[in-house]
Amino acid sequence: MYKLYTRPGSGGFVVEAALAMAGVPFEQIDVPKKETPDPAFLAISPLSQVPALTLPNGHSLTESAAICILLAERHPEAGLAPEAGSPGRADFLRWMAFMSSVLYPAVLRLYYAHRYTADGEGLRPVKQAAVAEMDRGFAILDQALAGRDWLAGETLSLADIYLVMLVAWHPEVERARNAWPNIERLWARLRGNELMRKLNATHEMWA
Ligand SMILES: N[C@@H](CCC(=O)N[C@@H](CS)C(=O)NCC(=O)O)C(=O)O
Repeated sequence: MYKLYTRPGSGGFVVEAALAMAGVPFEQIDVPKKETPDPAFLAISPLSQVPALTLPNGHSLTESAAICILLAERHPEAGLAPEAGSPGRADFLRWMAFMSSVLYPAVLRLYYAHRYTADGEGLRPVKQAAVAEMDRGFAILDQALAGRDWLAGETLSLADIYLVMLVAWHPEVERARNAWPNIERLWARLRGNELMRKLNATHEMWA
């Protein structure tokens, strides 16, 4: 059985969605934030970050985008991503990589600003720059969604859920909703989705 290491309000959101959509049983392990991480968890996730996933064969991996791509590959019948070779595949890979390498790190610079400066007085500029970088990334994704229902391919994929998870972490939600109407259109659609509503009840990503 899969084991998902997660925590409410974390990047575990999209992986939980993937597992639920695939309809596979999984054990969910909530990993509380701790000053001194548990050595057993560090062996699975060396940065002590969630999500982490242990596969049924005992192999573990971290990195939300890699986990999502792997789950889509392992459960093709669930339609978690455009299939390899299909027209939406390139966009799916592109945007998953973009979101995990540009936007997620910007979110971390905002919420873990102390890690990104050795100057105790310097937290404010780090946070300001993080929000500016988030804004730049969301503007690019909003543009990518113009005239489209979904970020990649012609149906909902994990890229859409990943995007909604990230935008829900924006510190100025009202500004985000107004600034990026195409993202807001997607988000509104997912806010009405039964599985998203169920996950949001525990993750409390949006009001
Ligand atoms: N690159 C990782 C980032 C994961 C990450 O930063 N997770 C956060 C929760 S959303 C976390 O566990 N933070 C705790 C920490 O960094 O100490 C991924 O994409 O999965």
